[in-house]
Amino acid sequence: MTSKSRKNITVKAFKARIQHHLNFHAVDLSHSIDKKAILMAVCSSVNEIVFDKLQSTNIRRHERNSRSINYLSLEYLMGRMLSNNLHNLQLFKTAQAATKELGFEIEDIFEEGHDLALGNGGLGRLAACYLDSLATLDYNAMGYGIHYEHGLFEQQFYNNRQIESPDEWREYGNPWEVCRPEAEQEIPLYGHVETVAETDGTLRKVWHPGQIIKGVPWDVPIVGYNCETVNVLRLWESRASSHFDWEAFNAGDYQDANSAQTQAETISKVLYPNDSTAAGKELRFIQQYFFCACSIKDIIRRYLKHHDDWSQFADKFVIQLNDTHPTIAILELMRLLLDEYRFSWDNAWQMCKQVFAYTNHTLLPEALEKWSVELFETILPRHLEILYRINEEFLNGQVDKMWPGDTAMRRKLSLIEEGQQKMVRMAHLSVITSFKVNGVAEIHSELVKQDLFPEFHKLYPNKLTNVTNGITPRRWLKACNPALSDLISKKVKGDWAKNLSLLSTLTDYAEDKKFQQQFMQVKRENKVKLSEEIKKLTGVSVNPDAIFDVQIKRLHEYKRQHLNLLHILALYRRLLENPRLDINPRVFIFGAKAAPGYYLAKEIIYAINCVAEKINNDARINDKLKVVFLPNYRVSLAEKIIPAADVSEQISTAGKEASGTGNMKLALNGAVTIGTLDGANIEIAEEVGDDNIFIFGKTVDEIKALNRQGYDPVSIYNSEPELKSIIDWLDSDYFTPGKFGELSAITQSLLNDGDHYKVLADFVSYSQAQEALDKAYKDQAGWAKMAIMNTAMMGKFTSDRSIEDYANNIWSLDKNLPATQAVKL
Ligand code: CR6
Repeated sequence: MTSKSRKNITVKAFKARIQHHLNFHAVDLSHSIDKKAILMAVCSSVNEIVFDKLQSTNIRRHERNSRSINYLSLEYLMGRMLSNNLHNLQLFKTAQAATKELGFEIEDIFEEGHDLALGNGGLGRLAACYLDSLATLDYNAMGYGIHYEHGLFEQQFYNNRQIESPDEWREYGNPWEVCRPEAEQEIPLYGHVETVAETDGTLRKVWHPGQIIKGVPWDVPIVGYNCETVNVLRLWESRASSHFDWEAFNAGDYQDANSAQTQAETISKVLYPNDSTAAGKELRFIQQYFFCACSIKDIIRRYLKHHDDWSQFADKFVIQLNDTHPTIAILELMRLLLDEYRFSWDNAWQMCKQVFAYTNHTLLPEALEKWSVELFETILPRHLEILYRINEEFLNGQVDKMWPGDTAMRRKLSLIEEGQQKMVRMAHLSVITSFKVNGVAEIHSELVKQDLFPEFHKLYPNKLTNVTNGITPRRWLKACNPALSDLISKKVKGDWAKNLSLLSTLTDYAEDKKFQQQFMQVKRENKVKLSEEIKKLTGVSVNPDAIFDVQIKRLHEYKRQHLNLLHILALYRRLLENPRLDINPRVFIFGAKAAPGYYLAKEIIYAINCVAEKINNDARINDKLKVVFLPNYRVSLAEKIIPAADVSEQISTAGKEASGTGNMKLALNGAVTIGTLDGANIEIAEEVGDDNIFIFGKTVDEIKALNRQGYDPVSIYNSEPELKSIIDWLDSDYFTPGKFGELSAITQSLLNDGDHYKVLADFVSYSQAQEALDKAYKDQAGWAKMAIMNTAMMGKFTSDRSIEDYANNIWSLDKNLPATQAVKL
């Protein structure tokens, strides 16, 4: 189908397609149609168009032979796909009308869809936004990842505590994927390396693996917005290479007959639920290698399909490492070039240095991955040899040249960390190999240069750079906030979802009374909708006229949900002391999953839930304060919360949040940020202006100074009476009647364990900023202006801009090249 005929697709024709697919799925049409059945039929109808476009994109790509970007990421937090695909195909209204004629509201159909939750938090969602932009901008891009059987766990609360259960996203199949057995790969593991002499006397290494695993690719089409492009996200599933041991089976050993298969399938079974902490488990290491090896082999396969020598490989392929998780890809490419394709060492190394680039997403030491040499020895013995040689050449070459005879420096920069257990530093390998290394916000990239890798910055002065993160305005405004989108479209000329800077025209209306009213009316309607959802999910009634104050992100001490909690307790106390206190009613809304093994994060969830229970049932405060913790925070829930937010809590300890992306989504939807000078908050403040954001707390330099001087949280506790009384309150049994000390893990961490994240140091400043915010909200016109300015000035944070930065400054991608002759094999 051509784009012309697609644009003309009528409601009638679309409805006929849905009916055809209902028939095809053998749905019993004599009874009322089930919502799940209609969802599948709508998805199949959309897929007809999507796969058609995918074919023509592939043909176009083949003709142009353009350079491709290959994004390697262990996480993709895609969320639901249907609504987004309909928007991107400009089919939303058609589908809405067609399903209506069949007796369904399209929003109800969306609700039947499962989130693709193959990621933990920001890093995984960033990868999803980047895929959307790459397709929208028509770049030749391929995403590679793992086809986890279970994505991020589902969260429920039981007695106020987090309970996890497995995510079953594919229990009944996933309409948005297609298996590609023709691109299957075989992946070796374990075994030993043999040195064999060639006839000419040269020595060659041969790896004799102990096990071979099969990698089966599943392709998820990525639909560009309002364009012809459909790219692919290729996700690898692990299987046993020889399916079933008939001999064992015939001998009556049923369990053994299946065991190889079970073991192999374990690799892609489950996503590790840690955000910004290294898992350090053998299975995680195998997951990383499995997906890197499948992807590198697939990249080579794609290249060799169209080329008969290697001369253009580095021109045609660039590989982006999303954090250090895919670093083993470097060693795998080296291994294949050396052992399979017989490159010389120098040529193989030159090639690797030209194709890889690496994004760093954190400075937190606990997230910087290290794998034991022992693990390498057992699982990837050949890779370890290669790694040793890279290290040797690096230390004896570049390091010795810059710092001659400096053994301390050699030890510091080595790929191997010495100690009781020798460890491989994956970030060092990524930095020395990659031609570019980027941080994800300006301040973060500066800290990468100054604090994390100062020596590497000295060695390679042009390597370290910045690409500030971004978000796709298609999902995060157009699709999730239709009322605001319609209002914007009335004022802004042109396709703002494709060119987000156009929103800046809204600044002309920031003080226009009528527009302010319309803008705030949309916000109110969104708040009414969210109130209904809150009631449904928690049973708590909230007032849509209250300030909706939102903190949604992974639960982590550095993100300081407990600072928010302390402030809530302060408000509660003030209200109890003075029931007539003149503050705006406020609803504090939390959404967060804690890693199942992160004790304190789970304790913070528990504490917030206990405090919420008490406050929400306390008639004395007259509904001026409500606290709700929405269970099972995920992309599809974020899409409901964000359009209804008045306040965006971005309160990490300065220097700890590399960028943040929720901050951008909330501001884009007209929420005003209260935040520290951390990550992308700084750039948001630059865009919206100091009058339209509430900044508080210590700066990165002040935090550093505090650490140098010696930080003493107890003295702050002793000198701030309100803070002291709140902390003591939390330590009593007020929120957990009859159970003293039930919440003391938090107070312990703040007072006895050194308050690592400087919660007490920032409390007073935070509380003052909150007061200023409360005051500002009383001036409704002033608040409306601030909210509008936030939406208007978010142009910079579209992921299209991030992708253009990568494309121009790192990947050197060619765009819309005239068709050249296809390169023959
Ligand atoms: N946890 C950063 O902490 C950043 C994203 C995407 C994070 C966060 O500030 O916005 O990456 N880091 O760049 C890691 O996952 C290691 C994150 O999501």
